[in-house]
Amino acid sequence: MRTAAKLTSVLLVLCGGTALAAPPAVSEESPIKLLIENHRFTPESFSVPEGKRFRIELTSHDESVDEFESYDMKFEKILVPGNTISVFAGPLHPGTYTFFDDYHPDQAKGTVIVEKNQE
Ligand SMILES: [Cu+2]
Repeated sequence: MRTAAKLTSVLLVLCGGTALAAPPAVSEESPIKLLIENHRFTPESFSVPEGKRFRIELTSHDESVDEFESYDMKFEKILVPGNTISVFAGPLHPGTYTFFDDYHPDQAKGTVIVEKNQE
């Protein structure tokens, strides 16, 4: 009983904190995780729902610097070997959006499929 009451108050505090910040981003808490190795992305493609902001978390297993970039989704960030970076994208309309490693653009490229919401 006591524990339940405590949990409830903790949850209320957490929710209150979120409400005070910027509007909660749908997938910021559970990012899409990508890996780059030998200048290739894994996975090279993933799907997100339309109209939602999301976060991509990219970890480098490369041995040289990469630059994670997308014209379509408007991000650009340097990634050094062994590190992990996050970028935000969306909300987006349904369609296919591309991203790449600007230092190895011929090999390292991928797509985000933005899926239409079910009515
Ligand atoms: Cu690279």
